[in-house]
Amino acid sequence: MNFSRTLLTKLEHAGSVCALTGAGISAESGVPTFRGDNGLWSKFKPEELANFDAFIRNPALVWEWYSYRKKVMRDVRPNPGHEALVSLERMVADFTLITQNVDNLHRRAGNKNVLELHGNIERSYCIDCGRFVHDVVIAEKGRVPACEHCGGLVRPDVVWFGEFLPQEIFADAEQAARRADVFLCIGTSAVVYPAASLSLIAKEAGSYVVEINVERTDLSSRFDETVLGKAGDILPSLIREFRSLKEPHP
Ligand code: BJW
Ligand code: ZN
Repeated sequence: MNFSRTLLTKLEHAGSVCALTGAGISAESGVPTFRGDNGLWSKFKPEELANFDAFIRNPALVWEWYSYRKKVMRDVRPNPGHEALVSLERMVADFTLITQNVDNLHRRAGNKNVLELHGNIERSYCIDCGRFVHDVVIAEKGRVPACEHCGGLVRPDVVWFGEFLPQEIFADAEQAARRADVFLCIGTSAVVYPAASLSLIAKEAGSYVVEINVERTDLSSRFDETVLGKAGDILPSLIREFRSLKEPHP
C-alpha cells in the first residue's frame, strides 16, 4: 500500500495520536452500517427507532431492533482493522480511541483508552430510577424489559437523536482531538454531529487529519488526506509501514 511520505513522517514523530471510528470499521466483522444501500436504515427509519419519542411510542418495536442488533454484535469478532488499532495504541505514547460504535468491538479487541460517544449496546438502564440493568436478556418479540426495582421501562444505554452525548466523555474526546499530532477518521460517513466535529476540531488545532473510508465523505475536502479502501486492509498495512520505520531492519 502506498501511504504518503507526509503521513508516515507525521506518524513517526507523533507523540499523540487519535482515532475516531464509525460503523465502517465493524462492517468487515459483519455488523451492518447505518447508511448506504446495505445500511440498517435502508430497512428501518431512524426516526422510528433511534429517538426517545419513538421508544415511548413503541418500546416493543425499538427493543425488537436492539435485540436483533445485540445478537449480531454478540456473535461477531473484532477484525484486522480493530486489531491494528490495538497495535497502534501500544506503539504511541498518547493514544485515544474515540468511537461512535456501540458494539464494544474495540474493547474486545484489546484497546484500553476507549471513549464511547454513543454508548454501549451491552448496557441498559431504567428510564425511571436510572439504575443500570445488566445482562438484559435479548427480549423476545413483543416483550419489553422492565426494571426489577421500580418496574420502569428499561432502555439500551445508547445515545439517540436529540439526546446529549455523555458530557465528560465528549470533553475528553475534544481534548484528545486538540492535542493529537495525527488524527485518523475511520469508517464514518461524518454526517452525525457532534461526533463529526471532532475531526474538524483536530484539524483546526493543527493535527494532520487522515480519513480512511471506502468512499469519500462530506468532510473529505476538509482533511489532509483520504485513503480509499477497507479499514481492515488499510490499517494493518499502515501499522506494518509504521513499525518498519520505528524498528528499521539492519
Ligand atoms: C467503510 C467500510 C470499510 C463502510 N472500511 N469504511 C442539523 C445539522 C447538524 C446537526 C443536526 C441537525 N439536526 C439535528 C442535528 C443533531 C443530530 C445530527 O447530527 N443529525 C444529523 C444526522 C443531521 N445529532 C444529535 O442529535 C446528537 N445529539 C446532539 O446533537 O445533542 C445536542 C442536542 C440536544 C437536544 C436537542 C438537539 C441537539 C446525537 C446523535 C446520536 C447518534 N446516534 C446513533 C445511534 C446510536 C445507537 C445505535 O447504534 O443504535 O449513532 S445514529 C447512528 O449514526 C449511530 C452512529 O454512531 C452514527 C454515525 O454513523 P456512522 O458510524 O458514520 O455510520 P454510517 O453508516 O453513516 O457510515 C459508515 C461509513 O463507513 C460510510 O462512510 C462507509 O463508506 C464506510 N465504510 N465499509 C472503511 N470496510
Ligand atoms: Zn427502575
